[in-house]
Amino acid sequence: MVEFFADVPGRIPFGGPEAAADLAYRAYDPDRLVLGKRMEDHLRPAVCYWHSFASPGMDIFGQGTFDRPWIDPGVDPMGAARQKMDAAFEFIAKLGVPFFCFHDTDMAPAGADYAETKRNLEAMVEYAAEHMRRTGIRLLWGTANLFGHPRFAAGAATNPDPEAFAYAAAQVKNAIDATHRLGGVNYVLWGGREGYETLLNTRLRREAEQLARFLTLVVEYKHQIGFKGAILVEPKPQEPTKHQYDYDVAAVHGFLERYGLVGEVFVNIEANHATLAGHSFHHEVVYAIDHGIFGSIDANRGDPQCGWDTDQFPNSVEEMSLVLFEILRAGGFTTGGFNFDAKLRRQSIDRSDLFHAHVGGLDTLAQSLLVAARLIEEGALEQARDERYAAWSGPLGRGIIERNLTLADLEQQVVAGTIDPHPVSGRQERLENLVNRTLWRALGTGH
Ligand code: XLS
Ligand code: CA
Ligand code: CA
Repeated sequence: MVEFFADVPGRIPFGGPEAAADLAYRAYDPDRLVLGKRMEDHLRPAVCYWHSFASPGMDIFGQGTFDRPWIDPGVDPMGAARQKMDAAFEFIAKLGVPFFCFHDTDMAPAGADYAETKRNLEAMVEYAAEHMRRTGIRLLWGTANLFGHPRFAAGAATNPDPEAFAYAAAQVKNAIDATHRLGGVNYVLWGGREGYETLLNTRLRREAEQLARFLTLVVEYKHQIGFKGAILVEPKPQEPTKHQYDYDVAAVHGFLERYGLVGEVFVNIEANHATLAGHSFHHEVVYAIDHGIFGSIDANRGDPQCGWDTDQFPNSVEEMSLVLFEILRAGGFTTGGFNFDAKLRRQSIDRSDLFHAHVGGLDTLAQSLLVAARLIEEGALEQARDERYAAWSGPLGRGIIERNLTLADLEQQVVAGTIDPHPVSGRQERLENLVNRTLWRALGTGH
């Protein structure tokens, strides 16, 4: 087999914080036990197929810049797809990451008609199965690309034309079959075109009904074929459409409640989508956990000055530590993991840049895990939250929540003078200092 990443001779080693080599992990040590569990099992990292292997590095103003021989337009489409897959598995194995994720269209080229496209995907799925058996790499999730082709310009499930809905349904059925065949532990739906460009031509309520119908069909099919993975919806507020219905975790949660899908559908939260929605990544994760719909993470970051989805590799331990703290507090991932839905900058043209990007991202996750574990062990944040809400366990708090007290009862107590609330400090700055101290200690820059 051709070696595509010959500059990186073998698996990236763990070299510790003082490692001399550029391409060595400083914090990511898969077997290291953190709170009694292997680092790899906490993080469940995944490489994504689309940004890393299917993109030539174009942007809306310019063509591809990357050195990716497997995308050469001169190679026959199925031959190119096999080369791309060889490159992908070589890369993931050398990186030493346990999972990958894909869209149907990343893996297999479109054929002359639907039947040929389906055969292409089936053949590539069998080819992937061989690579997975050989390397031990597993599938975190599969998904269908329902946003690239012109037939989906006006949406897939929310298209005004039921034939577009039906085509999307066929494509998703196939992508779930592929995910199931490869032992995937989740299936993702990202509604990039499920939204509108203008309200002038849009019936909001009708499109919501269509979207709910689609999701229900997906859940029914999952059970019909015995797919045990989780179905995940990925929120994003806009881009490519002006407004996307799965705007943020709260919007998705409301939608799932309204259509009876809570317990069947969870969320895949992307850091950059959280910031586009005007939230912190931390907020989106806490919202999902607290409402029982947390599934998985697309790890990346945006750019503070750009208002679009720059999908850069995560590099902030400060931001990621709090996210990991919440995940650990909630008991960790079940089916989810950290998928690097991140792409190189257009000028990072060397094949080895892909390694630098992922190694940095993994070290950021690993370092954040160590900080989060310390925050858990120290217990101060948990204690501060417990203390802040402690009175809700008393007779008044329980009476209110357990519905024994009416508005009139409460007024009576206020009139009688037994209720006289006294504000207490939220201690925000003290807690911020506490987090910083833990961060600095874990990073070895303070005591
Ligand atoms: C695009 C999304 C997409 C999904 C998978 O912004 O992040 O890549 O993760 O379709
Ligand atoms: Ca994503
Ligand atoms: Ca994105």
